[in-house]
Amino acid sequence: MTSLTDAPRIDLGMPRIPSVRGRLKNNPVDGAKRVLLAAPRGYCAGVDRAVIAVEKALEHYGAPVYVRKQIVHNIHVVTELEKQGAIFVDEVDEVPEGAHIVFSAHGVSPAVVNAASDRGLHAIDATCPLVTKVHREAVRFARDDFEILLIGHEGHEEVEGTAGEAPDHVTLVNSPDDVPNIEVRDPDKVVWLSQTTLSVDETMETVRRLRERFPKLQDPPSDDICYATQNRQVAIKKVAQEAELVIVVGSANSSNSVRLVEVALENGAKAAYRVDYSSEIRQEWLDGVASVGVTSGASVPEGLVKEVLQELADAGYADVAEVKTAEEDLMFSLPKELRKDLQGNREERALGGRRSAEG
Ligand code: 2E7
Ligand code: F3S
Repeated sequence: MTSLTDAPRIDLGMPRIPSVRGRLKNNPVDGAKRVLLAAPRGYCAGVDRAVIAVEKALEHYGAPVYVRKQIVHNIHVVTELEKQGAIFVDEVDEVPEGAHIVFSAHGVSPAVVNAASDRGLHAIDATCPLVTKVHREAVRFARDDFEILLIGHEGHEEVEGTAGEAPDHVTLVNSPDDVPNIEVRDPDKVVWLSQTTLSVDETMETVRRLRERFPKLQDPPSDDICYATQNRQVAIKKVAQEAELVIVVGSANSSNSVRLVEVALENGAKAAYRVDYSSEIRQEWLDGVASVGVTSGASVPEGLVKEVLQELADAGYADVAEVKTAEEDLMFSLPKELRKDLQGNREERALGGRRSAEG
């Protein structure tokens, strides 16, 4: 295994977003100051696709384009898209009839799809294809009359969308502590599915306890916790073994970002904090700290991470080693409604040639 100190040094480049320079002091600490930068971090294929979908919709149809819920759970992304003419709404009944509406990357229930259609809206479905896969699993197991134990967080949009595929067959399991209270009709016909952005370790614990209660519990046909969630957790685990402090860039409502803070704390970091922007880093977090781990959630633009690295460099943490635990090259094609409308445009044909997990 490569030691973290042998990891390649990376060029920070110029931050895309101006940081508050000189705010943090370069106080002395025991040992050399350094940053361990987790990789993979930041945008996943589903976020990349969803954000490009809104941008392309704005270009092609013109502003405003409506988006149901936050396209991804990142305040900076949402603010930037608003500046370009996107209008974020909670429900389809807030959208003028006949307008274009983008469904967020977290997915929607069939009831939402129907409501949009009844209103005569032109819907562009930016649901991540890996969430659509879980929806299909829910439909299939419900058709076979299984009771689906959906591990996920109540109120999260992804969970509402997946549960909405088979409301009469789904029971939500929020955490391992929920397990003793779960009731099922037939313990011989139960399957578990999950939200895509959970802690892998906690989910495995929930499943272990569920199986203790329901020995015939079936597993999903393939991993529901997606590749990006898993890869970011593996990387931050390695960083947390050597970092005294971990900073996770991501918004408060970003499930996968919040999980990264928890995973860091459970795997050796003495402290871990989430920030939306570098200006939220507090001087006292750095007191006596030589090694700082940095990562970002799947909805976080890299410019925000660069801004954090720049402020840390000002505070003496200019030595940055990347800790890479996986390569990612997955890309999804744009939502089919957009591909159809953009047909003939040379650039879109290129995007349509991306490796795709959906039809
Ligand atoms: C869609 C899905 O937007 P996020 O912060 O969402 P979470 O689910 O982590 O709150 O991250 C990207 C993303 C992750 N999962 C988008 Cl289903
Ligand atoms: Fe999709 Fe996973 Fe990203 S479900 S949106 S690839 S975090």
